[in-house]
Amino acid sequence: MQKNIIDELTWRDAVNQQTDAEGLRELVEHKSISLYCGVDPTGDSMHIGHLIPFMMMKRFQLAGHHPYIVIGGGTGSIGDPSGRKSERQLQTMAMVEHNVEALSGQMRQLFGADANVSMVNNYDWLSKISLLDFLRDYGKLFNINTMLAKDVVASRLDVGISFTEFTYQILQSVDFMHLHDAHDVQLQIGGADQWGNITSGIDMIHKIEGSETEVYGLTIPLMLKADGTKFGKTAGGAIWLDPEKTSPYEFYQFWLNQDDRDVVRYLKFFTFLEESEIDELAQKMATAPEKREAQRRLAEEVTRFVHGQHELEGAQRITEVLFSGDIKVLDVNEAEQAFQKAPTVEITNEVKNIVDFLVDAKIESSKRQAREDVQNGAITVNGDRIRETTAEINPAANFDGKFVIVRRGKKKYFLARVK
Ligand code: 629
Repeated sequence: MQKNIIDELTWRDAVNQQTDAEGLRELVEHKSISLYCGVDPTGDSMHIGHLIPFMMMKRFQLAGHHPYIVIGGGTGSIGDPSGRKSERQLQTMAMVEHNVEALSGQMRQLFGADANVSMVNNYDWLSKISLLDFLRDYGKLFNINTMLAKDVVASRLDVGISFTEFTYQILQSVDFMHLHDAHDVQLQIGGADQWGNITSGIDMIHKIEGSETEVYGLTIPLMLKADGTKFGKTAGGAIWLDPEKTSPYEFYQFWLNQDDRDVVRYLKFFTFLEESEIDELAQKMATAPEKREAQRRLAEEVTRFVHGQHELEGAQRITEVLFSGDIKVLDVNEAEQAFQKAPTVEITNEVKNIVDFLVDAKIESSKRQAREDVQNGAITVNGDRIRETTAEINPAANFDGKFVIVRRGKKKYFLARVK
């Protein structure tokens, strides 16, 4: 075993609260432990906020420990009130199942088929507990006064909270105990919002199995941005791991565009680069920020981790091409990503004269304007500059006949999609 994993998380500034810092440090020093982190299937994709604790799980794995990933098919059918201002709408069980499948697939991609990591669904044990057993075995150990005092519940008392969501912390506690009993799991990690749920579990285990039982909790700080806005959210919404929701190019660009003031913290959280390498990048950031080398490396590392080398190279090619204007080297999938945000116009698959083509597609407002722009060399079609007003445009010629990419002037791109 290498460096103590807690020291590793500490230099990465990845530790918020711990139930017993000394105890945990000692526990992981000489022995390989099992630990867990859960995710509820409230949607069909994770976003980069989820990446934080699961990358930490991966760090434990790399340090020789055994991560258990809990997919919350049971808890997800109830809904965690943590960090929410109002009651959740219940999902149908079919929806929960669908999301369990989607998230399990994403986890498999992040963690691989390594024998050193396990994935379990808490529906498997939570659904087997009868109502009477639940109340007798667990409910009795939870003091309503203590439950009411937890942040999560206290902050909801004004607007109200249902009995269903109120009991969520008991379910997560049962999970911890189940994993402790079945797989000797001794540590639960999560974002700062999970502190209440994690400590409930530890208290419950201590009540049932004795206060010497060695179980620990560790939370990771909420990721903040220097400009005070919310991390991971852009004007277009969340940054998803699903490439259908956030294309690998968009994902890459998100990291590339991070503020100088944030990039070093993000390198520590979102990459597996070592301290010396990150120090070097921090140095470069300080002396030559205009080169954005730290951002480039960050974008490279995270995109490779989430989407793989092939998609990373596609994203890099698109980035380069949008800068040079040479879009011919893009394949149909890359072009689609590159121009996803460009204004889309509709065209037919007919071969047309360039002037008619531009006017029919509403890229130009009149034939006179279209002719002028063509003659001035302001129009390129699929990367070729068109100078003759007699030129013919054949939509079937490129990109599998799906679309034509038109550029007007230096930067204005249009995606002309064949109906
Ligand atoms: C059963 C369910 C467990 C343990 C945990 C859980 C899920 C937990 C939760 N987590 C968030 C989620 O699912 O709601 N009750 O979206 C989310 N998590 C990752 C981080 C988090 C947290 O998946 O812990 O803090 C986000 O960074 O909000 O036995």
